Amino acid sequence: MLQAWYMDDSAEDQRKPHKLEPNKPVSLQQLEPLGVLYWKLNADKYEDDPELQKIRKERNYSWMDIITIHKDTLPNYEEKIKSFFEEHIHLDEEIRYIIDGSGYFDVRDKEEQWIRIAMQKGDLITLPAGIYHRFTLDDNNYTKAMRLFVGDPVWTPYARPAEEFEARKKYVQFLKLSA
Ligand code: KMT
Ligand code: NI
Repeated sequence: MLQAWYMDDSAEDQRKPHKLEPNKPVSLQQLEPLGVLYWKLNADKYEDDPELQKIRKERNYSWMDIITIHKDTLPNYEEKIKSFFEEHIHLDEEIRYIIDGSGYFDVRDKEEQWIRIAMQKGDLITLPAGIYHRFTLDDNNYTKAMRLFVGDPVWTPYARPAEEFEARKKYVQFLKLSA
């Protein structure tokens, strides 16, 4: 099961869980109205997985690559780690499938509170265009993820505030209408 929770606002190491005391868990049912979708797959067969192929086909995730986030493998590691953790939006969906290791995606809820989503091997998530979010490694310092995209990838992050973008406006409208 996917684990998610509301974050504390301490400034300690971003790689720590940052759970509240007592913990305030967040369910998939709470993530859905934010437009965050989730699937659990068998990451041991990511190279030939009918379940993954079905999702890719249905959602037009035609493009993919694999990124390994580790200090020895990722060029400009420190810089990238820093930019992943700066609150931002994209103009398209951000789709990530964790095939090894782990990490955290943080997303803002409707009241602008941070929800931390613990991503582990086999977790596939999509964040909608226009949602404020960020990513960090956890204490394990290693993630191998498939990046999927609808068409040719554009990874440009727009730091908060990014209210002027059409994708953001559409997302804000979506939030107003969702349960
Ligand atoms: C992103 O755009 O934040 C990332 O690619 C994070 C690493 S993928 C788990
Ligand atoms: Ni992003």
